[in-house]
Amino acid sequence: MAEVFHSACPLNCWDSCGLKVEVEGGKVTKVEGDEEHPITKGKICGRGRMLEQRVNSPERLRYPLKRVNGSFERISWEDALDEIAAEMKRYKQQYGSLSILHSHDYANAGFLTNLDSRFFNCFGGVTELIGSICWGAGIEAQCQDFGDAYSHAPGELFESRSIIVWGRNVARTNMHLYETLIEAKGRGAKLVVIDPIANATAKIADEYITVKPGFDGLLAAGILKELLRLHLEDKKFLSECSQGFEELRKLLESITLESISNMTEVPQKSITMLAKLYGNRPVSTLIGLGMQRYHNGGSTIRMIDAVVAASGNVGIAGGGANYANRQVGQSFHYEGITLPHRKKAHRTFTMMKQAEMMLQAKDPEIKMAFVTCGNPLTQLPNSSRAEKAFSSLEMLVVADSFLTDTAKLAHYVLPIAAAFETEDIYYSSMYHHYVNHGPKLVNPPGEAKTDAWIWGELAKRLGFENDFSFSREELIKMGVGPLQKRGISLERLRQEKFAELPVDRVPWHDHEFKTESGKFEFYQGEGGAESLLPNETKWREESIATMYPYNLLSIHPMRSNHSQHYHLLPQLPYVKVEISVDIAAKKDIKDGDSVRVWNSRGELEGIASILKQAHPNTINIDEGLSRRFGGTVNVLTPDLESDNGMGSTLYDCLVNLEKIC
Ligand SMILES: Nc1nc2c(c(=O)[nH]1)N[C@H]1C(S)=C(S)[C@@H](COP(=O)(O)OP(=O)(O)OC[C@H]3O[C@@H](n4cnc5c(=O)[nH]c(N)nc54)[C@H](O)[C@@H]3O)O[C@H]1N2
Ligand SMILES: Nc1nc2c(c(=O)[nH]1)N[C@H]1C(S)=C(S)[C@@H](COP(=O)(O)OP(=O)(O)OC[C@H]3O[C@@H](n4cnc5c(=O)[nH]c(N)nc54)[C@H](O)[C@@H]3O)O[C@H]1N2
Ligand code: SF4
Ligand SMILES: [Mo]
Repeated sequence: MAEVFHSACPLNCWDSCGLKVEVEGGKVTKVEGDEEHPITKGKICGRGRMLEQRVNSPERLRYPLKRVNGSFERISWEDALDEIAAEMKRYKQQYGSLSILHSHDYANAGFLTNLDSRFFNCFGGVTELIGSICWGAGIEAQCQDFGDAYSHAPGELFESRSIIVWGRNVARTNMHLYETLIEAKGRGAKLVVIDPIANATAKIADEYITVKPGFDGLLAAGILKELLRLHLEDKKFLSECSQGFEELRKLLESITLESISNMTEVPQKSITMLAKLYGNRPVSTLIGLGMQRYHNGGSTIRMIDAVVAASGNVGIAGGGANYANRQVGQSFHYEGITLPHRKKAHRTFTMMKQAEMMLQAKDPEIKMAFVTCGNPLTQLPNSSRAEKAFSSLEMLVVADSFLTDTAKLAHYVLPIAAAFETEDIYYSSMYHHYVNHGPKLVNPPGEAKTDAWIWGELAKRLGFENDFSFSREELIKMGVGPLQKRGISLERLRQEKFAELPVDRVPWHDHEFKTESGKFEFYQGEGGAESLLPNETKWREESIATMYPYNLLSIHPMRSNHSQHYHLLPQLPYVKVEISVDIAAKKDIKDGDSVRVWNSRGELEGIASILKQAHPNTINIDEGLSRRFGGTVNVLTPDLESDNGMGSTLYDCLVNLEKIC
């Protein structure tokens, strides 16, 4: 007989949903939303529902694999772990532990995925990744301005007079915010969407502003200029709670509103409208991650923060520069789990440049890489370099549930237990401030094991088994430790399914900031207005824009979490090249035509689809597609880092396009 249990979505997503999972005969048979979850309220997206297909997929890896003479053969866990441990020992002795790279992303929101760091730290320290391809520039920007990146609680939106969704694809990537926006609109809030693509959220907006990709920092400068001209700035906040505004004023004076309008391709009257709107508090700004994936990503977010601050919208109910909510992750005892003091050697590569750094590393060279919670071959920019780097290794170990493009290059592939096959607690530092509990409901297929089990087994072979002599339960309890005094314990989570974390619902309400000065620190515009430009633009270099006249975005797919769901979809996925109407007209392209997209980094073929409303000269190819379906858009994207925070420049990418006859 089928039974229904509570659980939590483990996917890397804004929403961190509460789930109800039906289990029958030891198998997951249905995944639905949990109506009792206070934020996600029983609604979930297709990616969540498809977790049922994902765990039961016939393509799941069931046994460890070893590459022998170019093809994979089944190997026992004993042998695989003995051989991997022996190689790790040998590399450590011969070249030092830094000859091993731990490559990872954040593909699973479970707290115990952090045990990977515990393992590598206790091993003595390996070459680690820092920075973030996902949100790095924006996080650093907010740390510079506020001292940290904190958001208002979702319900605070009902206090807002206006809501600005700036570069966030809410309807697709953050569905519960979409629901809240509709409700807030119903209660009288005005909704504005700023995005080069008129996405589904733009359709419900009162005003939609289209902007040249990469020019939002300059647009924010225009809004600030108008705010000052109209005397709508919050003088008290500027004089008492902030510093650096006079320097920023110089930047604003160095460029005219007319030039800003010309470069951003936003009409002056829209800029004035936005300034007036910001002056009519409270205004909530919901900042997305798209527009900080540019060379100028950090300065863009700092300029948006500046608009929010100068207009007096910081620390008030219904306001805020809401980008991420790191209060959530900071609630747990991370260091107790990762044991950073155990590291004896230390070297870092940035996530963005990991391929290049792997290829160039000396003293020691990278001999071996261990990939967990990531699919770098598909997800890293400039993927031909990534392929070169990962195929040049003496030894590559990939732990995953599926044979991804990265796993296909490995010497050993280790099969991993997936959602519902192990107990953990789940949260996201992106949006709401609830932690969810997910119990173990079914056994993993075949011989698949949890990452934690693998770390424990390798630790035994490498002589530090004591550091892994804890049960999952004990480890989760260690993580929840600091919350015990607030009445949040693993026992309570097991019973009550989720808990509200003790965080500020209106961050910075006391106007005491975590910056060095204790004040809000305005972007000072070092480098002048040029610091607000993306890298690949005619305003920096005419010739590149002549060769490659179109902006390529590669946004997150509707039906897949990055590379994780495409192979489970009922229709065969393919490379869909979405183009703005003007490109279609110029090149005489119709829906369904085959096209080729290229730049100096690579090329990709796909099928054209005309975007009804997108900024002129804009193309989008959704990210995450593996080779078997036509390949990743990342053959085209640059691997430069953003101006701060070691973030990405994935969308700072010009291309050319032609119809294939
Ligand atoms: N369906 C789905 N949902 C997801 C994910 C997924 O893979 N699939 N991934 C999750 C993860 S890890 C993340 S990081 C989040 C990301 O969530 P979002 O930030 O919402 O999504 P992105 O796809 O990164 O891009 C967001 C938006 O930025 C816009 N954009 C691009 N360039 C510019 C610009 O220069 N200016 C402005 N104003 N807008 C611009 C794009 O048109 C797009 O609408 O989504 C999470 N949710
Ligand atoms: N062009 C372009 N590229 C992008 C982006 C973009 O917008 N455009 N977005 C970037 C962003 S925001 C992100 S966050 C990254 C995401 O990049 P990744 O995190 O690398 O991508 P995913 O496809 O989500 O997951 C990678 C793999 O992790 C595995 N996995 C899941 N859970 C576990 C686990 O518990 N243990 C182990 N060992 N493996 C697990 C999955 O099976 C999957 O194969 O992509 C980035 N790449
Ligand atoms: S992917 Fe996101 S929206 Fe979908 S079920 Fe999971 S947490 Fe919820
Ligand atoms: Mo992300």
